[in-house]
Amino acid sequence: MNSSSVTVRAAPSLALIKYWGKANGSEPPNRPATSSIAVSLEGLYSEARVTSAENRDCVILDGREMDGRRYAAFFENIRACLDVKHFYECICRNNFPSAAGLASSSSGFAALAAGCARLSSLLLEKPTPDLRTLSALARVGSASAARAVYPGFVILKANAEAALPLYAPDFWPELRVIVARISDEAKPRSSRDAMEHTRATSPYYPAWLRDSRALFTRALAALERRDLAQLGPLIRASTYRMFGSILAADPVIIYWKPLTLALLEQLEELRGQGLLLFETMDAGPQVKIFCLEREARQAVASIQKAIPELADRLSVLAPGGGLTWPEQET
Ligand code: 2P0
Repeated sequence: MNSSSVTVRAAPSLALIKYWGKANGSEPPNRPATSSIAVSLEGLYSEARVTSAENRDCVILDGREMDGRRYAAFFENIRACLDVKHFYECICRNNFPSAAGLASSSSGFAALAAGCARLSSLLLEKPTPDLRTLSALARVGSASAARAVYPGFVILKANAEAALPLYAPDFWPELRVIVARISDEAKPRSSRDAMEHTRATSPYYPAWLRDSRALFTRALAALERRDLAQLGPLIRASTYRMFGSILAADPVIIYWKPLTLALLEQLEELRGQGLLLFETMDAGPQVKIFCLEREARQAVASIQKAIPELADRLSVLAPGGGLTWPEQET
């Protein structure tokens, strides 16, 4: 590998039990207020190609330079932890829409943290930091990114510095996620802003925090048993209770589109026919549906028939993900 450039990919981390809110409000160091459980998804990825720079940090995502203020604390923390002085130039791309509610900040910051840390390690002729350290570095950029450095099933506990790997992807090889791309538009308000707005103005936020602790414990037990019939309702509860707290914020933030609701209605109908389909949503209009492999094809066909606008906007993904280093794989 050429030590002056590092390329790394990371897959998005989709939460079954949601992180929403920060332990210390809007202040650094960006630790979550709730414990989350997530799965990293095979097939979607963010890629970062990182080189060192002389004068300033720079992130170019899908050809556009990003606002440096969003990245300043992240890069400062990396330099302090690795004891380096140089800056980073990062050319990034996603093979899926950015900032549209497909967890691109989880995969993006995981790839950035791994790429920057590996580059600096190569320049210092030191080993690359371990995954726990990369997870802590990624968390400063985006708390969900702490989870995305690991493949498979991952937890990030409330107030934690780093995520913990729970099970490898082959722990539950039959699990699938149908991703419905309702819209490719960037969301109107970032998760970071929206969760702080929720904390500051929603009377339901304290209840969300309390309840999410119970959901986390119950979901861990259902996941251990690979019991989708038990786990699925907990995934839905975490989603709708998170949105309940957002809908009670003042002023309200609405991420859903008419097509989001059309799909939710259709899922209710398919559940009535006996299919095990359990939706989750993040800060955006997209819908992700947990199901088993044996029912995924039928579910996709039924959704395509009922909602033709979604016909070519559905993908079926499996657990996987984590960090990959494409230059080393060739
Ligand atoms: C999650 N989300 O657990 C939750 C569910 C969205 C809804 O993590 O402020 O981009 O950068 O730490 O990680 C999205 O929030 O927020 C997110 P920051 P992040 O996946």
